[in-house]
Amino acid sequence: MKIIHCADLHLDLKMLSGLDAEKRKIKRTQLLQNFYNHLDYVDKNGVDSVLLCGDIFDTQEPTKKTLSLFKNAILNHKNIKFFYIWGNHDKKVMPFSSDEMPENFNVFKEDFLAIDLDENVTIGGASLDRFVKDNFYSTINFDKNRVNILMLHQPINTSDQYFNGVYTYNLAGKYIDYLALGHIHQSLSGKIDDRGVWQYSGALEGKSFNDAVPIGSKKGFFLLNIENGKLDFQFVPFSLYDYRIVEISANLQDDHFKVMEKMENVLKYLGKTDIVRVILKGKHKEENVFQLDLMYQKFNNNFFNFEIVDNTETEFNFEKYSLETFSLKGEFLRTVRDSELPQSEKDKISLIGIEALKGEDITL
Ligand SMILES: [Mn+2]
Repeated sequence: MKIIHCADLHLDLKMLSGLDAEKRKIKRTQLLQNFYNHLDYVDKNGVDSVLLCGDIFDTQEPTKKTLSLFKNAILNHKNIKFFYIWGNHDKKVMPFSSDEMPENFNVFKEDFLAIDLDENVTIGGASLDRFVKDNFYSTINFDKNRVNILMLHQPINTSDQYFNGVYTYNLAGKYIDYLALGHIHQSLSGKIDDRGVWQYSGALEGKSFNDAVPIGSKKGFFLLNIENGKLDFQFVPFSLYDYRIVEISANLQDDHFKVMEKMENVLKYLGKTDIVRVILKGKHKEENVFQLDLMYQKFNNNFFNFEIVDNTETEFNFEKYSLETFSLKGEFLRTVRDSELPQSEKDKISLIGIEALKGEDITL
Protein backbone atom coordinates (compact mmCIF):
# COMPACT_ATOMS: atom_id res chain seq x y z
CA MET A 1 0.00 0.00 0.00
CA LYS A 2 1.29 3.46 -0.93
CA ILE A 3 0.43 6.56 1.08
CA ILE A 4 1.50 10.16 0.49
CA HIS A 5 2.27 12.43 3.42
CA CYS A 6 2.11 16.11 2.55
CA ALA A 7 1.39 19.34 4.41
CA ASP A 8 1.49 23.11 4.32
CA LEU A 9 0.19 23.69 0.81
CA HIS A 10 -0.91 27.18 1.88
CA LEU A 11 -3.34 27.56 -1.02
CA ASP A 12 -4.46 31.21 -1.40
CA LEU A 13 -1.14 32.32 0.07
CA LYS A 14 -1.40 35.93 1.22
CA MET A 15 2.11 36.98 2.18
CA LEU A 16 4.33 37.02 -0.86
CA SER A 17 6.79 39.74 -0.02
CA GLY A 18 9.34 40.80 -2.58
CA LEU A 19 7.22 39.85 -5.61
CA ASP A 20 5.28 42.29 -7.75
CA ALA A 21 1.51 41.89 -8.29
CA GLU A 22 1.82 39.88 -11.51
CA LYS A 23 4.36 37.44 -10.04
CA ARG A 24 2.28 37.05 -6.88
CA LYS A 25 -0.62 35.96 -9.06
CA ILE A 26 1.55 33.43 -10.91
CA LYS A 27 2.95 32.07 -7.63
CA ARG A 28 -0.56 31.66 -6.18
CA THR A 29 -1.81 29.81 -9.26
CA GLN A 30 1.25 27.65 -9.20
CA LEU A 31 0.60 26.49 -5.59
CA LEU A 32 -2.66 25.05 -6.85
CA GLN A 33 -0.96 23.73 -9.98
CA ASN A 34 1.50 21.79 -7.86
CA PHE A 35 -1.33 20.27 -5.82
CA TYR A 36 -2.81 19.07 -9.12
CA ASN A 37 0.60 17.78 -10.28
CA HIS A 38 0.85 15.89 -7.02
CA LEU A 39 -2.53 14.26 -7.75
CA ASP A 40 -1.21 13.24 -11.18
CA TYR A 41 1.68 11.60 -9.36
CA VAL A 42 -0.87 9.81 -7.14
CA ASP A 43 -2.69 8.48 -10.24
CA LYS A 44 0.45 7.36 -12.06
CA ASN A 45 2.12 5.68 -9.09
CA GLY A 46 -0.73 3.62 -7.69
CA VAL A 47 -1.01 5.62 -4.47
CA ASP A 48 -3.97 4.58 -2.26
CA SER A 49 -4.22 7.41 0.24
CA VAL A 50 -3.14 11.01 0.73
CA LEU A 51 -2.53 12.52 4.17
CA LEU A 52 -3.15 16.29 4.14
CA CYS A 53 -1.46 17.37 7.37
CA GLY A 54 -2.75 20.88 7.91
CA ASP A 55 -2.33 24.43 6.58
CA ILE A 56 -3.70 23.18 3.28
CA PHE A 57 -5.21 26.67 2.99
CA ASP A 58 -3.32 29.78 4.02
CA THR A 59 -6.40 31.37 5.52
CA GLN A 60 -9.53 30.56 7.47
CA GLU A 61 -11.52 32.05 4.61
CA PRO A 62 -10.24 30.54 1.37
CA THR A 63 -11.69 32.03 -1.81
CA LYS A 64 -14.72 30.31 -3.35
CA LYS A 65 -12.68 29.62 -6.46
CA THR A 66 -9.87 27.84 -4.61
CA LEU A 67 -12.30 25.88 -2.46
CA SER A 68 -14.22 24.77 -5.53
CA LEU A 69 -11.04 23.72 -7.37
CA PHE A 70 -9.85 21.82 -4.30
CA LYS A 71 -13.20 20.06 -3.88
CA ASN A 72 -13.36 19.13 -7.55
CA ALA A 73 -9.90 17.61 -7.30
CA ILE A 74 -11.10 15.39 -4.43
CA LEU A 75 -14.34 14.47 -6.22
CA ASN A 76 -12.41 13.56 -9.36
CA HIS A 77 -10.24 11.10 -7.41
CA LYS A 78 -12.93 8.88 -5.89
CA ASN A 79 -10.55 5.90 -5.85
CA ILE A 80 -8.11 7.77 -3.56
CA LYS A 81 -8.73 8.17 0.16
CA PHE A 82 -7.92 11.61 1.54
CA PHE A 83 -7.29 12.27 5.23
CA TYR A 84 -7.52 15.88 6.36
CA ILE A 85 -6.60 17.84 9.48
CA TRP A 86 -6.49 21.61 9.75
CA GLY A 87 -3.52 23.69 10.95
CA ASN A 88 -3.11 27.11 12.56
CA HIS A 89 -3.68 28.98 9.27
CA ASP A 90 -6.82 27.11 8.24
CA LYS A 91 -8.22 26.36 11.67
CA LYS A 92 -11.66 24.77 11.41
CA VAL A 93 -11.79 25.12 7.61
CA MET A 94 -14.03 22.32 6.34
CA PRO A 95 -13.85 22.15 2.54
CA PHE A 96 -17.05 20.05 2.44
CA SER A 97 -20.10 20.64 4.60
CA SER A 98 -21.30 17.57 6.51
CA ASP A 99 -24.17 16.88 4.08
CA GLU A 100 -21.94 16.97 0.99
CA MET A 101 -18.98 15.07 2.50
CA PRO A 102 -17.72 12.57 -0.09
CA GLU A 103 -16.88 9.05 1.04
CA ASN A 104 -13.22 9.40 0.10
CA PHE A 105 -12.65 12.48 2.30
CA ASN A 106 -11.97 11.84 5.99
CA VAL A 107 -11.68 14.70 8.47
CA PHE A 108 -10.06 14.41 11.88
CA LYS A 109 -11.45 17.08 14.17
CA GLU A 110 -10.37 18.07 17.70
CA ASP A 111 -10.59 14.56 19.16
CA PHE A 112 -8.39 11.62 18.26
CA LEU A 113 -9.99 9.24 15.78
CA ALA A 114 -8.59 6.13 14.06
CA ILE A 115 -9.69 4.71 10.72
CA ASP A 116 -8.72 1.18 9.68
CA LEU A 117 -7.59 0.56 6.10
CA ASP A 118 -6.78 -2.67 4.29
CA GLU A 119 -3.48 -4.45 4.73
CA ASN A 120 -3.58 -4.00 8.50
CA VAL A 121 -2.96 -0.23 8.28
CA THR A 122 -4.62 2.34 10.57
CA ILE A 123 -4.65 6.11 10.08
CA GLY A 124 -5.26 8.18 13.18
CA GLY A 125 -5.34 11.94 13.56
CA ALA A 126 -6.54 15.03 15.36
CA SER A 127 -6.74 18.77 14.65
CA LEU A 128 -5.43 20.04 17.96
CA ASP A 129 -5.99 23.50 19.31
CA ARG A 130 -3.44 26.01 20.55
CA PHE A 131 -3.22 24.07 23.80
CA VAL A 132 -2.87 20.31 23.75
CA LYS A 133 -5.28 18.91 26.33
CA ASP A 134 -3.68 16.75 29.03
CA ASN A 135 -5.99 13.86 28.24
CA PHE A 136 -5.23 13.91 24.50
CA TYR A 137 -2.41 11.40 24.79
CA SER A 138 -4.56 8.93 26.73
CA THR A 139 -7.12 8.94 23.88
CA ILE A 140 -4.61 7.52 21.37
CA ASN A 141 -5.62 3.86 21.26
CA PHE A 142 -3.77 2.20 18.38
CA ASP A 143 -3.75 -1.60 18.16
CA LYS A 144 -0.17 -2.76 18.61
CA ASN A 145 -0.59 -5.46 15.93
CA ARG A 146 -1.36 -2.98 13.14
CA VAL A 147 0.77 -0.47 11.20
CA ASN A 148 -0.23 2.83 12.79
CA ILE A 149 0.13 6.29 11.28
CA LEU A 150 -0.77 9.41 13.26
CA MET A 151 -1.45 12.83 11.64
CA LEU A 152 -0.88 16.07 13.58
CA HIS A 153 -0.11 19.69 12.80
CA GLN A 154 2.05 20.82 15.71
CA PRO A 155 5.56 21.77 16.73
CA ILE A 156 7.28 18.77 18.29
CA ASN A 157 9.08 18.78 21.63
CA THR A 158 8.78 22.56 21.77
CA SER A 159 6.12 25.26 21.60
CA ASP A 160 5.92 28.30 19.34
CA GLN A 161 3.82 31.43 18.91
CA TYR A 162 1.02 29.43 17.26
CA PHE A 163 0.77 26.18 19.15
CA ASN A 164 1.91 24.29 22.17
CA GLY A 165 3.86 21.29 21.03
CA VAL A 166 3.37 17.57 21.29
CA TYR A 167 6.09 15.76 23.18
CA THR A 168 7.67 12.43 22.23
CA TYR A 169 7.81 11.30 25.85
CA ASN A 170 4.00 11.44 25.81
CA LEU A 171 3.75 9.63 22.45
CA ALA A 172 6.19 6.84 23.31
CA GLY A 173 4.61 3.43 23.86
CA LYS A 174 1.45 4.34 21.89
CA TYR A 175 2.32 1.90 19.03
CA ILE A 176 2.86 4.73 16.56
CA ASP A 177 4.92 3.66 13.54
CA TYR A 178 4.94 6.97 11.70
CA LEU A 179 3.89 10.39 12.96
CA ALA A 180 3.01 12.46 9.86
CA LEU A 181 3.49 16.08 10.86
CA GLY A 182 2.68 19.42 9.30
CA HIS A 183 3.58 22.96 10.44
CA ILE A 184 7.37 23.12 10.09
CA HIS A 185 8.20 23.71 6.43
CA GLN A 186 11.34 21.56 6.46
CA SER A 187 11.54 17.78 6.22
CA LEU A 188 12.85 17.23 9.75
CA SER A 189 12.59 13.90 11.54
CA GLY A 190 13.34 12.05 14.77
CA LYS A 191 12.48 9.03 16.88
CA ILE A 192 9.45 8.60 19.12
CA ASP A 193 10.52 5.34 20.76
CA ASP A 194 12.03 2.01 19.65
CA ARG A 195 9.13 1.52 17.27
CA GLY A 196 8.15 4.85 15.74
CA VAL A 197 9.48 7.95 13.99
CA TRP A 198 8.16 11.46 13.59
CA GLN A 199 8.54 13.21 10.26
CA TYR A 200 7.70 16.65 8.85
CA SER A 201 7.04 16.47 5.13
CA GLY A 202 7.97 20.14 4.72
CA ALA A 203 5.87 22.43 2.56
CA LEU A 204 5.00 21.19 -0.93
CA GLU A 205 6.24 24.55 -2.22
CA GLY A 206 8.38 27.19 -0.57
CA LYS A 207 6.38 30.16 0.58
CA SER A 208 9.08 32.71 1.43
CA PHE A 209 12.85 32.96 1.84
CA ASN A 210 12.36 31.22 5.21
CA ASP A 211 11.70 28.12 3.08
CA ALA A 212 14.79 28.57 0.90
CA VAL A 213 16.51 25.33 -0.15
CA PRO A 214 20.14 24.78 -1.20
CA ILE A 215 20.97 24.60 -4.91
CA GLY A 216 20.21 21.07 -6.12
CA SER A 217 17.43 20.36 -3.62
CA LYS A 218 13.68 20.96 -3.61
CA LYS A 219 10.60 20.98 -1.41
CA GLY A 220 8.26 18.01 -1.70
CA PHE A 221 6.42 15.22 0.11
CA PHE A 222 6.98 11.75 1.58
CA LEU A 223 5.91 8.53 -0.06
CA LEU A 224 5.16 5.72 2.40
CA ASN A 225 5.19 2.12 1.26
CA ILE A 226 3.70 -0.56 3.49
CA GLU A 227 4.30 -4.17 2.56
CA ASN A 228 3.76 -7.25 4.77
CA GLY A 229 3.46 -5.08 7.85
CA LYS A 230 6.69 -3.23 7.15
CA LEU A 231 6.71 0.54 6.58
CA ASP A 232 9.32 2.34 4.45
CA PHE A 233 9.29 5.95 3.38
CA GLN A 234 11.21 8.24 1.08
CA PHE A 235 11.27 11.93 0.24
CA VAL A 236 10.01 12.90 -3.22
CA PRO A 237 11.33 16.30 -4.40
CA PHE A 238 8.41 18.02 -6.10
CA SER A 239 8.39 21.84 -5.87
CA LEU A 240 7.89 23.87 -9.04
CA TYR A 241 9.51 27.09 -7.86
CA ASP A 242 12.22 27.32 -5.24
CA TYR A 243 13.52 30.07 -3.01
CA ARG A 244 17.33 30.25 -3.08
CA ILE A 245 19.63 32.32 -0.92
CA VAL A 246 23.08 32.71 -2.46
CA GLU A 247 25.78 34.19 -0.25
CA ILE A 248 28.73 35.77 -2.02
CA SER A 249 31.76 36.73 0.05
CA ALA A 250 33.81 39.63 -1.16
CA ASN A 251 37.49 39.88 -0.28
CA LEU A 252 39.24 43.17 0.29
CA GLN A 253 40.93 42.98 -3.09
CA ASP A 254 37.74 42.17 -5.01
CA ASP A 255 36.41 44.81 -7.37
CA HIS A 256 33.01 44.97 -9.08
CA PHE A 257 34.03 42.55 -11.84
CA LYS A 258 35.51 39.99 -9.48
CA VAL A 259 32.29 39.95 -7.46
CA MET A 260 30.24 39.61 -10.68
CA GLU A 261 32.38 36.62 -11.62
CA LYS A 262 31.81 35.02 -8.23
CA MET A 263 28.06 35.54 -8.62
CA GLU A 264 28.05 34.09 -12.12
CA ASN A 265 29.86 30.94 -10.94
CA VAL A 266 26.98 30.13 -8.61
CA LEU A 267 24.01 31.61 -10.42
CA LYS A 268 24.69 29.54 -13.56
CA TYR A 269 23.13 26.58 -11.71
CA LEU A 270 19.80 28.40 -11.25
CA GLY A 271 17.06 29.33 -13.70
CA LYS A 272 13.54 30.53 -14.46
CA THR A 273 11.87 28.59 -11.63
CA ASP A 274 14.12 30.07 -8.97
CA ILE A 275 13.36 33.00 -6.69
CA VAL A 276 16.83 34.24 -5.94
CA ARG A 277 18.27 36.47 -3.25
CA VAL A 278 21.98 37.19 -3.45
CA ILE A 279 23.54 38.40 -0.22
CA LEU A 280 26.90 40.12 -0.62
CA LYS A 281 29.10 39.80 2.44
CA GLY A 282 32.62 40.71 3.48
CA LYS A 283 34.66 43.89 3.19
CA HIS A 284 35.72 45.94 0.23
CA LYS A 285 38.06 48.86 -0.21
CA GLU A 286 36.65 52.34 -0.51
CA GLU A 287 37.82 52.61 -4.11
CA ASN A 288 36.15 49.31 -5.10
CA VAL A 289 32.55 50.31 -5.54
CA PHE A 290 30.01 47.54 -6.25
CA GLN A 291 27.43 48.79 -8.73
CA LEU A 292 24.33 46.89 -7.65
CA ASP A 293 22.06 48.08 -10.46
CA LEU A 294 24.52 46.74 -13.05
CA MET A 295 24.64 43.39 -11.26
CA TYR A 296 20.85 43.34 -11.05
CA GLN A 297 20.44 44.06 -14.77
CA LYS A 298 22.91 41.37 -15.76
CA PHE A 299 21.16 38.54 -13.90
CA ASN A 300 17.55 39.63 -13.39
CA ASN A 301 16.08 38.06 -16.55
CA ASN A 302 17.53 34.64 -15.79
CA PHE A 303 15.19 33.99 -12.85
CA PHE A 304 11.56 34.13 -11.78
CA ASN A 305 12.62 36.84 -9.37
CA PHE A 306 15.97 38.30 -8.42
CA GLU A 307 17.18 40.59 -5.67
CA ILE A 308 20.53 41.61 -4.22
CA VAL A 309 21.15 42.53 -0.61
CA ASP A 310 24.44 44.31 -0.04
CA ASN A 311 25.75 43.57 3.45
CA THR A 312 29.36 44.36 2.61
CA GLU A 313 31.27 46.84 4.67
CA THR A 314 33.60 49.44 3.27
CA GLU A 315 37.05 49.45 4.72
CA PHE A 316 37.57 53.09 5.31
CA ASN A 317 41.01 54.64 5.11
CA PHE A 318 40.47 56.98 7.98
CA GLU A 319 44.11 57.88 8.44
CA LYS A 320 44.61 59.01 4.84
CA TYR A 321 41.87 61.66 5.11
CA SER A 322 42.47 62.75 8.67
CA LEU A 323 46.05 63.62 7.79
CA GLU A 324 44.73 66.34 5.44
CA THR A 325 45.33 69.16 7.91
CA PHE A 326 43.89 72.08 5.96
CA SER A 327 40.89 70.38 4.36
CA LEU A 328 37.25 70.28 5.33
CA LYS A 329 37.37 66.50 4.95
CA GLY A 330 40.22 66.26 7.44
CA GLU A 331 38.44 68.53 9.90
CA PHE A 332 35.19 66.54 9.59
CA LEU A 333 36.92 63.20 10.10
CA ARG A 334 38.85 64.36 13.14
CA THR A 335 35.56 65.51 14.69
CA VAL A 336 33.96 62.10 14.02
CA ARG A 337 37.02 60.24 15.28
CA ASP A 338 37.09 62.15 18.57
CA SER A 339 33.36 61.62 19.16
CA GLU A 340 31.88 59.04 21.57
CA LEU A 341 30.20 57.01 18.82
CA PRO A 342 30.88 53.28 18.37
CA GLN A 343 33.46 52.47 15.67
CA SER A 344 30.91 51.04 13.22
CA GLU A 345 28.87 54.28 13.44
CA LYS A 346 32.03 56.37 13.02
CA ASP A 347 32.89 54.43 9.84
CA LYS A 348 29.41 54.87 8.42
CA ILE A 349 29.19 58.59 9.19
CA SER A 350 32.72 59.16 7.89
CA LEU A 351 31.88 57.49 4.62
CA ILE A 352 28.64 59.42 4.07
CA GLY A 353 30.39 62.65 4.97
CA ILE A 354 33.27 62.05 2.58
CA GLU A 355 30.87 61.22 -0.26
CA ALA A 356 28.93 64.39 0.45
CA LEU A 357 32.06 66.49 0.56
CA LYS A 358 33.23 65.02 -2.74
CA GLY A 359 29.90 66.01 -4.22
CA GLU A 360 28.98 62.40 -5.01
CA ASP A 361 25.64 60.64 -4.64
CA ILE A 362 25.23 59.30 -1.16
CA THR A 363 24.62 55.56 -1.18
CA LEU A 364 23.51 53.72 1.92
MN1 LIG B 1 1.22 25.71 10.48
